[in-house]
Amino acid sequence: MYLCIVLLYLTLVTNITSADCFCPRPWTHFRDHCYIYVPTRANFKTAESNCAKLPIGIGDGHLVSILDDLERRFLETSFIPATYRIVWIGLSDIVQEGEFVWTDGSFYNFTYYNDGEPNNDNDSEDCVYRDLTGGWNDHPCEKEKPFICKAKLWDWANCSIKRDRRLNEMWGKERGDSGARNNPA
Ligand SMILES: [Ca+2]
Ligand SMILES: [Ca+2]
Repeated sequence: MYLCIVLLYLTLVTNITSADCFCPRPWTHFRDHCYIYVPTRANFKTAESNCAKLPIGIGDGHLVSILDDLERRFLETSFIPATYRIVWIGLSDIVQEGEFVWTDGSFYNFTYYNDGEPNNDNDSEDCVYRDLTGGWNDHPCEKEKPFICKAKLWDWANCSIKRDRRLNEMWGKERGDSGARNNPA
């Protein structure tokens, strides 16, 4: 019986993935991260620091990194509000001109720049935003724009309620309890 319970537990835990989890409202879930659009305009540095303050119950937030075309299309099709199409993303070459890095430390490989960008116009453009066309453009960091934050979804922090409920149901069945409850709803 004990072995059976252990195997049951391991199976249950193994089967719980980020797909079982959720982002706290009003964050939006995509793969293993949560996203939020912030309409309040801010310069790049303030936007980045605000992203770090926003998350509740999830990992540290940063300005959004866009690491492949699937993530880019997620933002385009289901996330970026139609009326606010200009947003800071978490890409800059502040530290070293021409060496772009994501503020969340992600590997910089995928890009979606407009033609001719990044051009470091007037030698004063170190921060990247998504423009009206959907393409990326470097721009002066002190400009104020809406922005999108992205934060790592920590499974156990957000799955614990569902996990505990499912475990209780399983333990109830093991004990011979039918687990049936009248639904008050
Ligand atoms: Ca630059
Ligand atoms: Ca530019």
